[in-house]
Amino acid sequence: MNEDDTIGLEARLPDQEYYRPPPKFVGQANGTDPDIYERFEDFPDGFSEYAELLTWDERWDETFDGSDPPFFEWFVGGSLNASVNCVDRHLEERKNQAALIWEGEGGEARTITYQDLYRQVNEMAAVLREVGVEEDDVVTLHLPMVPALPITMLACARIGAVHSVVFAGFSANALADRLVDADSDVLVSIDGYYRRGEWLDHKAKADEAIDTEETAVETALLWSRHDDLHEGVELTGDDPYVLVDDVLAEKQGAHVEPVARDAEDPLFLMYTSGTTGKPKGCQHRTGGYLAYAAGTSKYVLDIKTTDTYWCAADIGWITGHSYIVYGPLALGTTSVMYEGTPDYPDRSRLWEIAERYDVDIFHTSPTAIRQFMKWGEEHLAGYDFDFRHLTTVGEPIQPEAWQWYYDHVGDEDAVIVDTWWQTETGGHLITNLPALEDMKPGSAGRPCPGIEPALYEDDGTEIEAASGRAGNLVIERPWPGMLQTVYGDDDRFIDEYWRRFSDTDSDDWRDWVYKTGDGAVHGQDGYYRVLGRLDDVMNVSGHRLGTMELESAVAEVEAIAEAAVVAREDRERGHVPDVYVVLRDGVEGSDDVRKQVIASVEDEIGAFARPDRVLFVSALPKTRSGKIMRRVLENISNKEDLGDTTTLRDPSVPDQIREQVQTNG
Ligand code: 6R9
Repeated sequence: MNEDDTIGLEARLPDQEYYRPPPKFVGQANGTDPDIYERFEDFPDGFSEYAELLTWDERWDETFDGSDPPFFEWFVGGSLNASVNCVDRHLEERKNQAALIWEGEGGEARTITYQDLYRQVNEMAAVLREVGVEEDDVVTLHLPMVPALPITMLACARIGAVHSVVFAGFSANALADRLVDADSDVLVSIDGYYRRGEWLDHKAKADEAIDTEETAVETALLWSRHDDLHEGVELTGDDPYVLVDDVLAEKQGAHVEPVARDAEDPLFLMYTSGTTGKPKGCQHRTGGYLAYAAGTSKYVLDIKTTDTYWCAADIGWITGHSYIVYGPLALGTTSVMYEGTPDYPDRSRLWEIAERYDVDIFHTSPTAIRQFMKWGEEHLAGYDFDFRHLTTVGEPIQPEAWQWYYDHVGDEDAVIVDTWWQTETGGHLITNLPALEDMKPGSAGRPCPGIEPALYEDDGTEIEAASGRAGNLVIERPWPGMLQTVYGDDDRFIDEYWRRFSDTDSDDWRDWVYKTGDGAVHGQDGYYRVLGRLDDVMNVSGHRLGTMELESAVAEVEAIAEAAVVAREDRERGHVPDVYVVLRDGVEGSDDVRKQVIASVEDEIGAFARPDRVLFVSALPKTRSGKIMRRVLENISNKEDLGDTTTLRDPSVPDQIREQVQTNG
């Protein structure tokens, strides 16, 4: 028995904090050379290793330009096209290999080879051109998990249009806000899709968004879920709709010359929740983003061309952008995409798919894992899947959930890779390279190559490294995957991410420090454990939601005078929103008002943001200057000590609330 095996056995003993990667994983991994960390310490040139993974029209002259912080530039002078990198360049070697394997909710399946993808991306690019989309236009995509989504994204990239994908679960209002903010006059939607066997009329949301006064949609391209007739879709002629299938029929076999994009030209916008009511459009560049997505897909996700890789996230969030579409396809692998939910038609659905396609690498969230745990391991029994690599993303993972994932999904024989990153960061920032570091349940691990995190006190002093003390997680050095700016709002970009911990008067990039908004601990072993958000952003089942967004949705309800939303810890969903409501004089708290609050959140944001509890109280805890102290409410929701309440205007309010919550919660 060699040494690795012994440690492998020990790893299964209880109380063992670290788990070694299985030797058979290490033996085949992409990243086995520990020098990678040192190579990337050569800042900024280390990062050119990721850029070398791509095919460039024009090679870059300078890896990094930090002369105008925080507006950093990467691979300056280079040009490339993302669709060429994800599609065209693979044709020679693997045109008949599946690029995407799509599994519909009802069991229909479609294999799209690289050759098919090439054809469909070109034809869709021709459609976009036909309806007048030009380079740099922002095209808004409101599409569920169907092949039309990645095809349209890559078609936009081909002609140099900037896509802005809005998660299909977002409501018409949320879609309208994003259309307006991005000045986007082209919308791509679909007639409908399936959720738990039910047909959802998705076009209805597009109709409503288009009818919203502030939007200015000139063209709405409508895909068909069935690749045939748009049954039931009636177009009036004076609406902005164009049926994609009609135009596609004229574009069969089209070739659209890919547009060479400057490395710094934007590739896409991805809206995310921040600390104000208005979501921000994180703008990602073409060269740096794609290089970073490809590099981390190679070394963190260990993707090879021969793999079948499955990330069970939704392309409507950043995880799907970087790790279903851009990273995996840039590396020329086979990426599985699934339309439905894990429990339809039954709770074995995912494992049945994993067996059928012989998936090697599987990627999901702690929320999903907690759900699988609750359903029980019997749903996995009898399915013959064999993963070598399992990823989690989106929230801190509890050690019990980690262990369950390791034991039951990984069969104690796969690596578990806990990846910490954000919409803004474009790709993983803190996570172990799986063949090089031991796993530690609950800790994301070490920084990725070239990434320099640190922990700061609230006053901005740096906490000593590896001290085990919690602090504000910041990143002290730029990286290629980072957002360029907040679309159309450079000031907000500075305010949200930089002002707090940077010397904003300095023109030396070293004085600029990126604020993540998360709290973390840096252990003696050098591993980071991310604790969660420190700002007014909450993480509900892995979906990021702003407190202010939720509160403004609640405030739409007539009966409500004032509301505050806080996150309550939930075993299954991570956190859930609790809504504290003060009613207008003369209004009684009732189930009807509760329903109105929930309906308003669904209407303004989407059903996935639905609050868990609506609690009627007579007053909210406020400071003397009138600011709502959400922390006090959060402590009440989580049944914790109230903490310091000396700044409250009326110190009796928390006790009143406690009592009211007990009687009406
Ligand atoms: C990729 C993504 C970002 C926020 C982030 C943090 C939380 C993500 C995590 C994690 C602990 C992990 N988060 N991954 N917390 N451990 N492995 O999720 O992007 O939707 O923008 O959310 O999610 O709080 O700040 P996004």
